[in-house]
Amino acid sequence: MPCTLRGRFKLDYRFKKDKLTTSDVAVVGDYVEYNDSNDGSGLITAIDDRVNFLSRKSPKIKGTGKHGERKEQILAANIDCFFVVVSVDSPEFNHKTLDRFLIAGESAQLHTSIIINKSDLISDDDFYFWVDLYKSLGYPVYLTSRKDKKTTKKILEQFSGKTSLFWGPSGVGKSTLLNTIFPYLDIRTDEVSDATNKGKHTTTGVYMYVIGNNTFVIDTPGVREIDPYGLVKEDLAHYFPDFREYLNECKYNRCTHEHEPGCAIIRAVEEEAVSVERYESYLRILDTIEDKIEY
Ligand SMILES: Nc1nc2c(ncn2[C@@H]2O[C@H](COP(=O)(O)OP(=O)(O)O)[C@@H](O)[C@H]2O)c(=O)[nH]1
Ligand SMILES: [Mg+2]
Ligand SMILES: [Zn+2]
Repeated sequence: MPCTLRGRFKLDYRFKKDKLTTSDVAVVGDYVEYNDSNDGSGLITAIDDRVNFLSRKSPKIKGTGKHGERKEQILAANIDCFFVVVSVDSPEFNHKTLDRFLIAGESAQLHTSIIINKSDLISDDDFYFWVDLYKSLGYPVYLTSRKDKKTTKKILEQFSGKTSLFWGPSGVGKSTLLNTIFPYLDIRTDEVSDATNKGKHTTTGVYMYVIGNNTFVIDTPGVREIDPYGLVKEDLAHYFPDFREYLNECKYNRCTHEHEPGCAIIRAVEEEAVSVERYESYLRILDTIEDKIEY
């Protein structure tokens, strides 16, 4: 039943920073309680506790709120399977971008898989380095394209009885893939690029589709970059599954693995037990985390 929000649920939390928390606003995937208005619609009265949710820092918006203020933007809730979708080319594969989405999944404790789409654009065998790297981290990796019936079928098999969510940079083919798997969905593809939409702060465009019994998929609008919300320096390494087994071996308890003597991560990189690409990615993200909370 289509439902509307009322009262505090309807307030736009983005502009009422001192009054509301994000949990007051219903997002896709929420279980809610509602009253039947007897006109074919309902009124949401409560939002149930979320098992999990995926979020990011909202993009900077000009002319609203405090300068530079970036709140938490919740994309969706109660997700069983999170698929990070990236592409081989157009847009070009960027492992650091992929890592940011993986961290969002890790910090939300989601079951995370990787879809590398547009495999038809692979021009060099060197690309398989990335496929192998991410497989070695333990993530299921699906290298596919809209024409690849075999792999899209394997992805489909993961959906049954679950809520799955596709998220990744814009233009990688998320909507196209869902159309390939479920042609009747007929989702609009090739949406306006994030570049022209710059500065718009919106979660509209997150859609959940009912696929079958208890089976739902969520398509999300493209984003250019994400900054995971609420990250603190000390936690970052825990969101790199390939780092975890070394973390207890660092000499210092609060090692940032950046420069400290006796760092087990740095040693693991030197011994090629941890890939240098992942380590560089870690350093890059570490560098973007503020020491103090900024809001
Ligand atoms: N070469 C190639 N192009 C694709 C593939 N899948 C999608 N595209 C193209 O990529 C563009 C963006 O697709 P879209 O599904 O809108 O991406 P989204 O922003 O991630 O939802 C469209 O022009 C598609 O035709 C693929 O497997 N191979
Ligand atoms: Mg799309
Ligand atoms: Zn260390």
